[in-house]
Amino acid sequence: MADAVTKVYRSLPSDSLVYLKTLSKSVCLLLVLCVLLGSSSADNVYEMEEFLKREYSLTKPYQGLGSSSSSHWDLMGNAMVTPDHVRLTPDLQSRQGAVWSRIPCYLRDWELQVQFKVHGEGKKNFHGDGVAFWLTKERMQNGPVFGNMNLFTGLGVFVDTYTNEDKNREKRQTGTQRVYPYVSAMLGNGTLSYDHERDGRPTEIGGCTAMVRNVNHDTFLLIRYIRSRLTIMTDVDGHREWRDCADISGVRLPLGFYFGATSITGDLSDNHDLISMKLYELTVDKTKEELEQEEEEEVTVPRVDNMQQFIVVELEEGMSGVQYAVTALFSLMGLGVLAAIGLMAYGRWKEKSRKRFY
Ligand SMILES: [Ca+2]
Repeated sequence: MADAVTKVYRSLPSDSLVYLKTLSKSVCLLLVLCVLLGSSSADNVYEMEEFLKREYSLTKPYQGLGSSSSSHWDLMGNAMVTPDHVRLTPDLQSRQGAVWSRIPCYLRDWELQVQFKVHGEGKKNFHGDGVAFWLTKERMQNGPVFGNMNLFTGLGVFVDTYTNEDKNREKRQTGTQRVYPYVSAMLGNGTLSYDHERDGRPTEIGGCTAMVRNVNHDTFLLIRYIRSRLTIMTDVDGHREWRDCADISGVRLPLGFYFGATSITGDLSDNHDLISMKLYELTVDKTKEELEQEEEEEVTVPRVDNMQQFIVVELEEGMSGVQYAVTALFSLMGLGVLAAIGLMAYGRWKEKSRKRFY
């Protein structure tokens, strides 16, 4: 190759030769620059080390996890630490496990990158229940919502691996069927209940299908909260590429909540492994007005602006058996009363007519 280039050089006039050399140098420089830029932009996606907040992050070898006073994280339930992961639940029935940050988070704009793995012996549709990631007021509570309490206050992002929703009802109401595993988000205010039987659909603010189970490559989830906008992305195909999952603006989260990860198994089970949770602080250029507004409008209860758009209104055909029975009973009673009044009125009218004509 070098010989061929020299030959070409030799057959050219001397100023063309200088030009060619300069050109080849420029191309080399450009290539080096491209490589450098390429790698640094890839790093920006996954490795923003300078913004990593270690106190809110959990990474191998999980030194900040445990009972010592210097720990940043608490372990609870059946969760177990190994050199490679924190196993929230093993592939066994009726287990619950969790990790919770000890330090309340006072960052306004942040990004949480989670690496996790869901795997087990169960065949299709015979595994569960999934894993959840949290930023909540409460911490270290057992419960039915993927191993955390119901009526929680804050953000929950669920990786639900088992369909509980009645398939017939779903088809009737939406005409399609959702593919599981499914990632969804909920914003709890302390009174909103997660409906396990419906996979949380009545309170869901966004979500997407994510085939995370029993795959050979790494699986990631990204939760970004910036300027009150919540974005969820997944990387579960092994392409090292984020894919949009949910994007909700006007999400108001109070400060001082705790990050956590929980999981639960019931009749069906899976290994739910947490490999890492990396929390990055995002620096956002905000105007003076924006900063003042943030200070003034301190959020105390989580809410979504215009929450009404996320509340699922049940259609008539979506009524439960009990609702049907009660509605039918009251309708019959109402009809009976109406009929009785009607008969009485008719009787009186007839009596009056009789009096009038005879
Ligand atoms: Ca479910």
